[in-house]
Amino acid sequence: MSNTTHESQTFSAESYFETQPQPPSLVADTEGVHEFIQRQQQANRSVVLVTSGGTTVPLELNVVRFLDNFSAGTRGATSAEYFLKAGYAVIFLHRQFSLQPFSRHYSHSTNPFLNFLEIDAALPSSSTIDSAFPYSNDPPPTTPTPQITVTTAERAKLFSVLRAYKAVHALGTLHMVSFVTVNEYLWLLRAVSREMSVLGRKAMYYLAAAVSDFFLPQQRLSEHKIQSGKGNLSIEMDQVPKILKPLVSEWNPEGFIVSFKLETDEMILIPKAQQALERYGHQVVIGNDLHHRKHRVVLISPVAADATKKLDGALVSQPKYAEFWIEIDSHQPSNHPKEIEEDIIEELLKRHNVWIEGS
Ligand code: 9Z3
Repeated sequence: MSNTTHESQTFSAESYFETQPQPPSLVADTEGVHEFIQRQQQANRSVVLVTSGGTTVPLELNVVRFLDNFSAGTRGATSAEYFLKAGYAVIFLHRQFSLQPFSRHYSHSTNPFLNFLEIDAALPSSSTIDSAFPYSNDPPPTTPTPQITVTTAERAKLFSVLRAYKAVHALGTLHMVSFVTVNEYLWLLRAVSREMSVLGRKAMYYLAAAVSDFFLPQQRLSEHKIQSGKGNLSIEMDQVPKILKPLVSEWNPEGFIVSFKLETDEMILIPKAQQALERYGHQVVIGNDLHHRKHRVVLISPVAADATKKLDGALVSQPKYAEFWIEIDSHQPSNHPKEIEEDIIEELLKRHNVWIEGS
């Protein structure tokens, strides 16, 4: 990369995969997904691919700087739990270190689990700060065996989270795959989508990851850390190919596909969501605006093409797209907050059932 302009290129999905490097772990990740899907197929389960978290765009080959997309992974991790609760098998394609189902309840930044643990009062406490540290030279006390308990206030919540977590692990219905860069995300999305095509209509895609619209092709990346001292830095990026297009038309035309549209200007949310449906022809776009995303979303879906109705004997054409708003109170009790994802998933499950029956 340099400060000079370049011939900007428009990448189709095809040319993208022909020119951009395949991640080294792709083959192993795909094998893991393949086996998972086979097991779920034998158990006659529907499978949902939940994508979650933001993608990065490295600015250097030996990456020191990168562009990131906003997303903590809350939407994806929370939604995955409600899909699991409904009996779906979940492939959780997420940004490394973003929130995950179950452990999200004890995020290190908002709710660290160590705060809910207590050491048995009968044990001698450390006499000095130094001896309290695990890497102290003193051997840890072996008798009596240290007893650690969960604070009474947290016990009920932890119990329900832990019980669900263990149940899902025993059933084997959650499969984790991670990405960091937008390139890894795109390769994985293609590979997982193709694997899921054997499920036909029982495959759902819930694309909540925040995916960069722009990227720097590998061929234009500076090998080493970009040096300062040459004045301003101008970076000209290429557009990430519109990946929903081949997903809908080639990788799994039978799948039930839900994408997300994120905007910061609420006025353009619905037109943008409709535009996406118009372009790609999938089933649902969930529109959310950044500041209200935890309390209000809108599901936009196409209305059947022949949806005309008779009004006073005259044929009146219906709108092409239907809006379905989901809203919850923005003031939720902190001990048991209602999560909007519960209602989103409930609505999607109904629609997915209709989709499956429609086959
Ligand atoms: C979303 O809109 C998600 O709901 C959020 C969730 C990223 C807002 P958090 O993880 O946030 O709970 O903190 N995801 C899709 C965003 C996106 O990149 N959409 C693209 C677009 O809007 C289309 S795929 O153009």
